[in-house]
Amino acid sequence: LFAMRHRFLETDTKSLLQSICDHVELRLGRSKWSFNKQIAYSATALSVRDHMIELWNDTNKYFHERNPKRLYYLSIEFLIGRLLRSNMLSLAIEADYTKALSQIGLHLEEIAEEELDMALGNGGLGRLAACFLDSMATLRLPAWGYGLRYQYGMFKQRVSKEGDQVELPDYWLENGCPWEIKRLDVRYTVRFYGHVREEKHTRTEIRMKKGKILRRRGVNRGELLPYTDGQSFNENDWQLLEMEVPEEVEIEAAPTEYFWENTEDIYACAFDVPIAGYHTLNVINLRLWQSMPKTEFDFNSFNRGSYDDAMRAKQAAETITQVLYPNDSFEAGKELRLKQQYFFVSASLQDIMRRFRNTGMPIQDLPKQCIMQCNDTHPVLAIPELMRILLDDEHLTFDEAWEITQKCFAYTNHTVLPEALEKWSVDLLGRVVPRHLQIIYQINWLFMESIRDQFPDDLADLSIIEETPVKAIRMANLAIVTSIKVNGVAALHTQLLKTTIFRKFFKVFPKKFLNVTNGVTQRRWLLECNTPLGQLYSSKVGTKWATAYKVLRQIEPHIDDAFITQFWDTRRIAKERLAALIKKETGITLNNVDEMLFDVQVKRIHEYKRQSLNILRAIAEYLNLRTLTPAQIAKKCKKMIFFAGKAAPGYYMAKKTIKLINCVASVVNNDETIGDALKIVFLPNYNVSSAQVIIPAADIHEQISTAGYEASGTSCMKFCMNGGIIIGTWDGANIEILEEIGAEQTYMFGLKTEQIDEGRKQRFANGYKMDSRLEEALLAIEGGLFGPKHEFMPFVDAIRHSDNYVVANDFPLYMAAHEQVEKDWLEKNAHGVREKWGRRAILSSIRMDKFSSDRSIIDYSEKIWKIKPCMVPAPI
Ligand code: 26Y
Repeated sequence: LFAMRHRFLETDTKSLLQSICDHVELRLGRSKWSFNKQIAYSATALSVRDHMIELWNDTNKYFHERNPKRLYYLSIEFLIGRLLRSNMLSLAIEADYTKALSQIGLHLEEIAEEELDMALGNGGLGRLAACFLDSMATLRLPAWGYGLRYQYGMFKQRVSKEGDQVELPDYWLENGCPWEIKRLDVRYTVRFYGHVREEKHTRTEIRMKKGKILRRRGVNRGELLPYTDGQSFNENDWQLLEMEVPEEVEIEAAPTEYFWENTEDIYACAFDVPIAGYHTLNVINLRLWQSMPKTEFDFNSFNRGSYDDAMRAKQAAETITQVLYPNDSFEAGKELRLKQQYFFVSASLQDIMRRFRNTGMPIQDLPKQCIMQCNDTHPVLAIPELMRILLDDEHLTFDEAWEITQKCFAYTNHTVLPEALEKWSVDLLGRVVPRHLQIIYQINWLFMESIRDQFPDDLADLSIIEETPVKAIRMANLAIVTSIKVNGVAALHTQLLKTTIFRKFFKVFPKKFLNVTNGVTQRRWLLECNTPLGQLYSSKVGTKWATAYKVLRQIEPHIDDAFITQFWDTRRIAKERLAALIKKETGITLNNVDEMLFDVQVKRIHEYKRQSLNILRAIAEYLNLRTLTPAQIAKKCKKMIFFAGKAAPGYYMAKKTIKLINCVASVVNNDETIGDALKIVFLPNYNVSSAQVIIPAADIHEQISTAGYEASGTSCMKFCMNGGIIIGTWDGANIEILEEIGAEQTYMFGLKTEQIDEGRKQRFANGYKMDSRLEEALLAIEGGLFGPKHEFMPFVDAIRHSDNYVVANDFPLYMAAHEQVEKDWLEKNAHGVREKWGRRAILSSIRMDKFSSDRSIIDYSEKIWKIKPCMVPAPI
């Protein structure tokens, strides 16, 4: 680091100021005497980027020279968030810039607020990819990220006066993105539609073949007479002999060639985002593809004067990467989405193959030089695409191509929800990428043949092709058949893959399946987002924990009264920061945040995640408060129940849930009879940057999905790292968190995965009695307490009549857990300090080393990718 700063960075205040002002004037075309905060942000970011570019080039050059095996992380989503502060922290230049900016009267924190989130993802899966890049760079792995440059990222969420979600486009490129580098030199053609022409290359040959012939006894060679069934002959004269006979055969002179023709072509253009490792010279690359028209426009139409026609092709091409699909966990089978996926893998593979060919290695060595990790099935068309390249461009035989392809891919599954498993109808896929459909059929044929004898009863389930209701390609099956490894993202989830949805595949390929529990980067999710707590930790055990989380375990002996008091001081800062954000965005005032329990649930809105359970509990608590006297209320635990999250625009029930939360909030927050005892907040537009404010402020975080449904969850890890205490079900990573931090640090409740089916049965059996508090909460909604009854009937009916996610069963257990939470929150020591709670919060935080994405990435590297660090050396 020392060498790095002195070789590359002019970090004295004067040079930094000069650099910022140069960017204001020369790059952004403004006067250095009058520029606004937004320009200040852009100029600062460009100045920081200057520090990264040389390192980034050196890293690429070094990887090129050393030619190690490389990892390509293919993900159709990267939920990066902001980069200014994280890049400064990585390069160890935050203090220098803070100082430089302050000399011209600017505060880094304010400037940083100008950055629009790079929200090229929906939620967990996309954010995981972003954490992984951070760890790959920090661990100095020879890794690349590939993704799409959507012009519109995850939609902006507003809440209407009536409490409904309103979606607005997220044009994040409004002010340009200072981090990306447009690569005019990296551009590929991507083809769609058209048809496949086969060219058979055959010639006829006379071949000798074993056959039966009838020969007249005593006749030597030559006189061969055909034998006709039933022909009468004297057995003594004739004999049936087996011998070689000549036959005319058509043989392949060369493999059949396939030509994909009459395609519609567009360009993929590269935009590179350098990803700096933390305190290292390694800066890796995230390459995002954007679609562009191949011919600017149709000149014939233009000359005829039909400008609309002339522009149509251009617009169609640009549409492909225009917008991120805002569905998480619901597959709609849309043509444009399929085109996005193929566009993405075609461009990425052309780039990867070009890099490979540059090494001069023989094609058979491809698996020695590269491994591609598929983040869910979204990039799985890369499999038939690689086959197509090996067959049609490299002219390998099918067996040779298949041999190579099977060693180049690994697949991560992120969900067991059947509605999220991708399937493409044969009809659609055959139209958009006809050659790939052929290849998939051939792969499936080979696979079916290979298992026909051993697993005759399972063929229909194992097949890559689904026959009914419409013929469709099952992308997960294709991924599993091809991949070297298949992983789930938490221990329970991997277990469920093996025993439920992929049970039959596990029988066929027992060694393919493994677990790699998710992780999050402590650099963004502690060091960056919770500076006061990070500093408190560093004051005890130094700063090594930023790259070696385990070091935080050394804090345990330091947890005394003084330390706990300091912990609460950091928490007050975080809670006040969140209170200010809430005030700004919703107008709700929170008083005395020290005393108020911040109870937080933030994530995508989904029935299985059960925001429903939480809001019903909130209603029950409110109804209870209304029965108390002011004196009784004064003694209660003060709390804020906080929600944030987006609903997929087409997800009716999720949107109803948001509306219910908002309507309950407006009744509760305006009820003066309960004073400050309960506040309910829905903060609009949850994203990475608001998460960085919310997470450090949570006293309790809700991880309450129906057991068996949340593959892992990653926000649970971020909250615990920041000293939030988990209230959770026996699901996903919650279970492993408990194992690491100790049960005393958690509030776990509810049915376990294996009890869910039985619970559902009991729930609708005769004589089942719903918890009376739940019944009252439902009655309150039906009675119109929170607005017109009809608005919420679908929500209430789902709980009353189907309750697919067993809300009723878990409700009393959940209430009991919260009663314990309240009791514990009210407990203080003789000095008025929440000592026990503080200790548990700190223990939660310092025992989270397993959930650093550094650990996840080391696991992937060792168990799947078989790659090693490639550390860019310090310049001499
Ligand atoms: C098919 C398409 C509509 C689709 C798009 C996005 C399907 C799924 C998704 C996103 C899934 C996702 O984010 N899954 C989450 O992945 C996290 C990282 O592994 C897990 O922690 C989390 O439990 C899981 O829901």
